[in-house]
Amino acid sequence: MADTPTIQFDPATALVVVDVQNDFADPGGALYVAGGEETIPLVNRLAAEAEAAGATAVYTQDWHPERTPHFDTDGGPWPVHCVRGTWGAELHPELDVRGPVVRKGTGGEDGYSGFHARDPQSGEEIDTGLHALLAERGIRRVVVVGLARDVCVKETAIDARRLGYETEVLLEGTRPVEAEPGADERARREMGEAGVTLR
Ligand code: VGL
Ligand code: ZN
Repeated sequence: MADTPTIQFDPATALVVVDVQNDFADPGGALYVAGGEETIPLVNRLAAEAEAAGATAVYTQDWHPERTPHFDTDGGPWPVHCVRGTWGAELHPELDVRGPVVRKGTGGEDGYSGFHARDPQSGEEIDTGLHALLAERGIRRVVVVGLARDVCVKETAIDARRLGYETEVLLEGTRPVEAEPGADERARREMGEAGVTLR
C-alpha cells in the first residue's frame, strides 16, 4: 500500500468509519460487500494515526429492527441485514474501535447516512446524534472510510459536506456493493458534485 495517500490528522478532524460490520465485511454476511474485509487493516492504521494526533475516530453501525420496509421481506430493496443484536450487526471482530459508535436505521427507517435517517413511509428526518458529537469536539473536517462506498459512505460523505464539514473519502478504505451496475461510478460522480474530495 505504498501508494496509499497519507491523511494528516489533527484535533479538528474526525475519521468516520462507516458500517464495518459482519453482514457487510464478512464473506458469510447477509449483504457482503466484495473485499470489505480488505479495508480493515487500513482503517485500523488510520484510526491509530487519528488517535495519536488527537483526532476523533467514530464508527457507525447499521442497526435495524427485524421487520422494516428497508428489507425485501417488507417490500424494500435489501436482503435482511444488520438486525440489532445479531452477529451480522456486530462490528467486525478485527476492527479496532477507538471511539464512539453511532447507530443508525434503528427505528426501521432507511438510515443510509451516518448523520440522518429518513423514514421511508413518512419521509421524516431523524438525527443520529453524529453531528452534535462532532460539533461538540470542534470538528471541521471529516475523512470517511468503510462500507459500502456507493450507499452509506456516499450518503454520509454528502451529508457531511451539506453540514459544512470539509469532507474527504479515502477510496482505498472503502468498497462498493454495486447493487445495480454503474452504482459506484454514479456515487463517485455524486460525491464529486457535492464537493467531497475523493482520494
Ligand atoms: C448499507 C445497504 C443497506 C451500507 C446499509 O452500509 O452501505 N447498504 N443498508
Ligand atoms: Zn441497512
